[in-house]
Amino acid sequence: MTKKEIAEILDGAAITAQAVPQMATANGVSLKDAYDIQRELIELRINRGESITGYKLGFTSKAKMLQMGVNDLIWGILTDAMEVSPGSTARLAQWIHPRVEPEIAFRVSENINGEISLEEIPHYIDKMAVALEIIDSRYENFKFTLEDVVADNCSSTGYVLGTWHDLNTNISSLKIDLFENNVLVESATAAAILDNPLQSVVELSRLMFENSIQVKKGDVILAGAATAAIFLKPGCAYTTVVEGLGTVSFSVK
Ligand code: OOG
Ligand code: MG
Repeated sequence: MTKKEIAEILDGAAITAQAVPQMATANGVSLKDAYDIQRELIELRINRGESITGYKLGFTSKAKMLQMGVNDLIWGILTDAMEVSPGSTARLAQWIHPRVEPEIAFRVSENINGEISLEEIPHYIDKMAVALEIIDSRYENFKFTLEDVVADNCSSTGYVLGTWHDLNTNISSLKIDLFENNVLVESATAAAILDNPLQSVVELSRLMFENSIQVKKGDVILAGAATAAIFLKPGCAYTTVVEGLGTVSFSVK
């Protein structure tokens, strides 16, 4: 299969909410090929009228690496079609086997054209928010290799953003909780994300520079989940609370 064919299969799987087998190993897909496929996948979305709203990092915490059996940092692309309104109710049937995870989001206030340091972050990021990410692997049984998950745009499916707060650069000790119908299901501190979630912005700036992608003013960056993800269940409400950043929720039917 060509890279384009793999991108079309993954795009079709997302549209029809039908899982497909893994394809990377059988087709000799390298990590670089996988990011090419991811780009093709995004081009298909852009051709349908979607626009890029930001980027996400994946496997930035031990909890996520252990859950999914992948140990490398990955990145994916977010589009406007993935935005889910806070407080809204989403239809479970539009997805294959969706999971949700708690996230911290950052808002870019200045174009990022190179690798930035932790100290430089306040020049490029002005706001932060509590967020939920909905991930839905297009592969059967939510199982994949590193190359497969990258080709599948790192399972990106949806994101729900809370209210923007001014950037606080001292956030590692903040508590992050995920609730299903008011029952606490996952909990961590922000330090679970690369020891400091701001390090995700540093890593993304490096990766984007290496790949000649400009992160633009207004883009959203998801730092990566601090905890394992949980499967969505019909009729349930999901809420993330981050100490000092408030809360955001959505429900599924
Ligand atoms: C891949 C996406 C990982 C995160 O926050 O670590 C991710 C997956 O788990 O399917 O979004
Ligand atoms: Mg995530």
